[in-house]
Amino acid sequence: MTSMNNVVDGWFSEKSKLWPGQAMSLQVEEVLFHERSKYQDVMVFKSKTYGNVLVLDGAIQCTERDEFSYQEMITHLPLNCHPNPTNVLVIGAGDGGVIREVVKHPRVEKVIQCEIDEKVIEVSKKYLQYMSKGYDSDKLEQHIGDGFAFMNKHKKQFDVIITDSSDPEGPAEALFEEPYYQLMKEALKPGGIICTQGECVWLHMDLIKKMHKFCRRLYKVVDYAYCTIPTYPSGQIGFMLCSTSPDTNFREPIHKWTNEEKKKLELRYYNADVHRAAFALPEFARKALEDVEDED
Ligand code: SPD
Repeated sequence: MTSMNNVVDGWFSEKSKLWPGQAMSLQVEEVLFHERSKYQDVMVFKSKTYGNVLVLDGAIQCTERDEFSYQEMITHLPLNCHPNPTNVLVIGAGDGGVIREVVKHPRVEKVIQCEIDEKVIEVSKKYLQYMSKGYDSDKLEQHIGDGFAFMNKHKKQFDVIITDSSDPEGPAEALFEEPYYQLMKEALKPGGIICTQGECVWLHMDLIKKMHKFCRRLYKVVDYAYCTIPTYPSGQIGFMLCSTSPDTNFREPIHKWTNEEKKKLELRYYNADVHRAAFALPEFARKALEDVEDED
């Protein structure tokens, strides 16, 4: 596929069989980059009202205007529920936004990023400069390669693992399946926590239920949260959170920041109230996950 086919009459439309019959459209000012990498179709365009936009295989990954909601939540929900998250592994996150958030966390001493597609990193450094500013941090060690292979070689090493992936189609498909969650569990230190891109309750409830079920078999505590974000399908996206410790309560952050600290950390979406509220699911989604629990 080529994302250029999705630009018609000056508008990019995000069409996919993962969200049939609907499409988010953004007005394009200029296509800044378009190339097929070894793994996927990579496009960056300057939009009329959402800043620069990164698109992989036709799906919007981030826009400069609203990216902070997803990047802050997928990072600080898990980091603030681990008593001392000093060593963090991030799988994916080529645009750098999650790295920016992880390195700013005062408890984090070291973060390893494992991203398969070097082209996404290169393009993000050029066209998404605020997002990718964490790439300059001394806390960061980068590996270009496959997350499965990396975790196979690194057992019991991480306090928190964050998987910032694209959708379950193409290169990221296996990241939504049980063997990957087993591998993450083995890469965690005792008491470790994971947080993964968990798609959308309006569109992918069957997938979320399936994941919730196998996560509950593997981990001691499993929970699901979400954030709002205008440019993702249906305007929101969720996170699967799992802990190997029975004492974890994802719904109440252990680390909380004052307004002054939040300002210093440049947080624009995340705060302790939003953290708690993120787990309050609409009734249809809450019930669907409760039914999965009853099946066990
Ligand atoms: N439907 C798109 C989901 C993309 C999630 N990952 C985005 C990467 C942002 N760092």
